[in-house]
Amino acid sequence: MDNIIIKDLEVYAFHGVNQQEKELGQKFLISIKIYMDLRKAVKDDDISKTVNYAELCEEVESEFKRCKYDLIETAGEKLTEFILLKYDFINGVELIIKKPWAPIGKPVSYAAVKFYRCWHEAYIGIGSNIGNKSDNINKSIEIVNNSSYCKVVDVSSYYETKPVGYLDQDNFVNCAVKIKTLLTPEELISFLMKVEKNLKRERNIRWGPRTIDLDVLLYDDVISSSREVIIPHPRMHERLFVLKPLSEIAPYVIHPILRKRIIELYDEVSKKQTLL
Ligand code: PH2
Ligand code: MG
Ligand code: MG
Repeated sequence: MDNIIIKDLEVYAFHGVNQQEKELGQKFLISIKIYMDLRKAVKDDDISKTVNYAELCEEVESEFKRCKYDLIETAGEKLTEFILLKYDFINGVELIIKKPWAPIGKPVSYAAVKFYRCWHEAYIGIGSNIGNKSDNINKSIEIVNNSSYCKVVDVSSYYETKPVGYLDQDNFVNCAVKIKTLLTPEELISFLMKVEKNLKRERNIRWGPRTIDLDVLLYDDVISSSREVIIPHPRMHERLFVLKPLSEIAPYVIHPILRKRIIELYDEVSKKQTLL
């Protein structure tokens, strides 16, 4: 991946734990490494297809001075997010904040923090079987897309499906969406649980009726098995109501444990199951 690099941009700001730092301020040195594909800008020799580094320095300076934080950790993380959200075509940002005048009482060149943050790709399986099912799904997608840390990239068709697991309930509507996100898997799962609550999801019967269910199916190539975060979704490869919509938007994506493409998993399961 290509980079645009700024080294040691000097900014006078007021971050610090000590009262003196908050009042008098001090010098910070900000280094930025942008990760992006520069080929499009090069092909057309066009400034609008890249990050104008003069504008970047201007924006970074004013954003860094806008608030006062105790920690350079906080100031740095906020700045990293600011850059990623401001330029939505970049893939990742590495950022170093140095504090050369840090009140340490020892001879050091500087104290510093370093961050790397990038967009991640995830697939969410969505289901609803209470109320206006398609409307519930539309609303959930809208809420996800309106959050700053998630952007909906693709949405499959909606399918009517018979209930699987607990049978004495209404048919579902299911779909799958592709998102890009700055959230970690843990953060994404807890954000989706908030969206479910927001749409009046109640948890009574396992696999029972719900206004909305938002499951993380895949997150990059992550394989995780903590109690709170199980990715890939442990039952996605057995369920036609997941694989049918998913194969529409991610046919060639590879399941990181089974090492098979989604379209292959779909072909296998569709021989044994029907949606309705
Ligand atoms: N979700 C379940 C259990 N059963 N059946 C269908 N057809 N669609 C679902 O989304 C679904 C289900 C648990 O999440
Ligand atoms: Mg589910
Ligand atoms: Mg769920």
